[in-house]
Amino acid sequence: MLQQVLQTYGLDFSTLEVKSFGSGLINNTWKVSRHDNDTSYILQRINHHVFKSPEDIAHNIRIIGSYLAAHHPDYFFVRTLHTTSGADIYFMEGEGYFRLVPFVKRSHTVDVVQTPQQAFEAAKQFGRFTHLLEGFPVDELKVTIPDFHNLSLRYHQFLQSLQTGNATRIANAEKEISWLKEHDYIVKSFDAMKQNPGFRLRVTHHDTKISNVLFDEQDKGVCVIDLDTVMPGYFISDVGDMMRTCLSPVSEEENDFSKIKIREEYYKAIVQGYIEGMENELSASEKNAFFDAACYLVYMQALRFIADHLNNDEYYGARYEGHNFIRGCNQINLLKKLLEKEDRLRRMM
Ligand code: GN1
Ligand code: MG
Repeated sequence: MLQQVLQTYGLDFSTLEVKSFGSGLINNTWKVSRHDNDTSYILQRINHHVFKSPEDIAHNIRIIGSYLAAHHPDYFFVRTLHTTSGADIYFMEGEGYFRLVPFVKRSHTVDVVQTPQQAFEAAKQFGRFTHLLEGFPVDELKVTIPDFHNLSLRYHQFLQSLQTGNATRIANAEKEISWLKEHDYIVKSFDAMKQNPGFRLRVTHHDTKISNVLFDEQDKGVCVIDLDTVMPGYFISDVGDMMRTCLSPVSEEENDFSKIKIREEYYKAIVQGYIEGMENELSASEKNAFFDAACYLVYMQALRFIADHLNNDEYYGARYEGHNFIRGCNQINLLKKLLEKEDRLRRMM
């Protein structure tokens, strides 16, 4: 299969080494390297059960790329490579949709954030990306996953899973389900945020884990990558998911919840980096909502993991029995620790 895909891009499979790459839950990713020189590529298969119209992703990347080239030619934008017949997305019957991008030389990604400085750089890149697209016509973007970060809908889907999900799992998750229900005021706060004219719809990334930022050899941020979920959105999505994935020294996969902690220096780095990247574009209401952003996204991910567990892991899949339950409990614990620090963090601006 991969041989045929790579041929479509004019690459000779016999000269290539192909290795599985990264740790995303949705798409498949490979690093493709040439033996004969130091050129490498990143090949991805887009999960079209999740992204119902992969062509829309290609459309978004195309129009964003053109806009940045015209208005911010200095921005380093990773362009999608074309097949020999000139397409920027390739559909293979029975196998799905593929995309190829160059692996940028002298750049690297970071899987697990190691220093507040890296978190600062990453937050700055996500802020800068949105800022540079300030004049971009947001409505021209296709919505690649409708309601992706709509917390009310995620809550509704969670309630739905209590009606139609696996009865044994529902009974065994009683404690966690009650905790999530008791915290539904977070949904109300999110709905109020959307009604508040101080919060603007902008071009946001919606998948701001640190591995979606390219760094240079001096560990300075270069640009953001993986634009599948770039859509009209609120800044809380990008800041919130950065906090969700950077504040704790352990990831959503950790099952020893005592290791989950909120590192204040990372919180501060994300706030400062994002504000610097946005160059004062945030309104006063938005600047006051950094803590809320973290709560929205951690709560949303807890709902999504627990609902998926109750729905027999149909979305995320599971590598072991109860995998999504552990992930969901991990996020509940992260939210608890976050809420304990609310006063301190809100003051940290
Ligand atoms: C998925 O595939 P990945 O890891 O980039 C998910 C995110 C979740 C994340 C949790 C399209 O992202 O929203 O936050 O898993 N992406 C989609 O690990 O659902
Ligand atoms: Mg992704």
